[in-house]
Amino acid sequence: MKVIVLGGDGFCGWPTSLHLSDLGDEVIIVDNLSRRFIDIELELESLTPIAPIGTRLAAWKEVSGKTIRYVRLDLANEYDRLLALLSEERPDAIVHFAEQRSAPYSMKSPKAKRYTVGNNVSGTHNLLCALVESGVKAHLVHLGTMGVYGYGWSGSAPIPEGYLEVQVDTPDGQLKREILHPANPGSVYHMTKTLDQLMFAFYTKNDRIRVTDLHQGIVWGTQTAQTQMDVRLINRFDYDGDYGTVLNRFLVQAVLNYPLTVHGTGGQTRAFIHIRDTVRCIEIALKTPPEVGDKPKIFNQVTESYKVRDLAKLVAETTGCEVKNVPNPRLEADENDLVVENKQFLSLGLNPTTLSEGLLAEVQDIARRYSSRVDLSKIPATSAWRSGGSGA
Ligand code: NAD
Ligand code: USQ
Repeated sequence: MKVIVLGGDGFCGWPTSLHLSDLGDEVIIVDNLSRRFIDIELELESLTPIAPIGTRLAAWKEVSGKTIRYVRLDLANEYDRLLALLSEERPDAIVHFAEQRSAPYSMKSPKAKRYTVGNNVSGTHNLLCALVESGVKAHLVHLGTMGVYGYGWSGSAPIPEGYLEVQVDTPDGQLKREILHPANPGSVYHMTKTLDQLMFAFYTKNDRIRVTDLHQGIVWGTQTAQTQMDVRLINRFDYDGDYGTVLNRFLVQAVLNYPLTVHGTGGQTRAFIHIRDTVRCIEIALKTPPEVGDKPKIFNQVTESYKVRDLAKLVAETTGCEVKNVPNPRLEADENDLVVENKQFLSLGLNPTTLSEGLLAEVQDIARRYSSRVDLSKIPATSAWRSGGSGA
């Protein structure tokens, strides 16, 4: 299969590109390297020393004998080049990771809010529009987020995989319908993912594009079978207050004896998935496309749910570090339940890596090996949801 991986230089996109190439797919990475430029803007570096894209690709060729091509292209601002690329390459599938993915970054300033909306919404719309204009029938697999559902309103009822059965009382009796699950974004970033969903619903209906939308939870871990084959293939690991996600942050903080930064009470329940399972889920999604004319196929791409304070406790018990409750810079419920339906991937053969088995190895291996690269001043999360400070 010929697959274009949009955002293939990023944390999820890079290991996915290697995984697909390893399986024998012809992979073309498209990325404008904006994530690397945001590192420069924020004066950050990945915990792991990530190699330039050219070095990464040369190393993969050396190690595996396989070629991954790379095109530097801005999905949101270079429509004509995107159209030419699709028309020329005519891929069988496209995996779309190419969005600004940090919620705190998206709330940092009016400039960051506008950049996130412009980049994510225009990028996704350009892609859909170019698929229609080029006549390319590729299956589009998009990385969405669990955050489109919001947290807490369904109590202990499981969050279904994308669609909700509703009954409405009418003068003639009851009307039953299946609707897209109501959207309830908690940040400008999450809002862009809810807008992506509407665009997919429209373009599948109007233009019969085949779309799979993966509502992914928080990804943790770093390495996959392929990224650990050579140090030049190492994956990105963000630990800072904007891009670092909670579990990877806790793992680095533990190694440094930096008290684990639990926001508020830590009663926020979130869904998680290991990066090794992310790449496997993409493989499964690519192998099971929807039919032409189907509505978007939605999977909840998660394997476990945890409360933030329980994660902190688990890491503290494993490593002996302290936990500190800090004021929450976000506007979010202090306590919520979260039960997520994820039967589709399990029934298609996903065999999840659980936190209890992967955790210790991850702390010892990556976080300890690269701890000298940490800039402690970048650990506090300072991006506030409302001007003037804590949103909690
Ligand atoms: P990332 O920032 O590491 O990677 C995104 C890549 O896309 C970067 O390499 C960036 O340079 C590129 N990109 C962004 N805008 C682009 C544009 N306009 N044109 C071309 N390239 C562009 O993020 P990630 O963690 O790998 O996330 C990938 C996707 O998965 C995102 O859409 C994100 O919303 C989703 N997701 C991530 C997580 C997570 O925990 N990391 C969880 C759920 C969903
Ligand atoms: N949190 C802490 N302490 C920290 C960092 C975070 O308590 O040091 C809390 C946050 O307040 C939040 C929770 O942990 O309640 C999760 O935060 P996060 O930064 O790990 O994850 P989030 O902002 O939700 O975003 C990440 C990815 C995003 C993806 C999303 C999946 O950056 O791209 O869409 O996870 S989900 O959360 O399921 O929507």
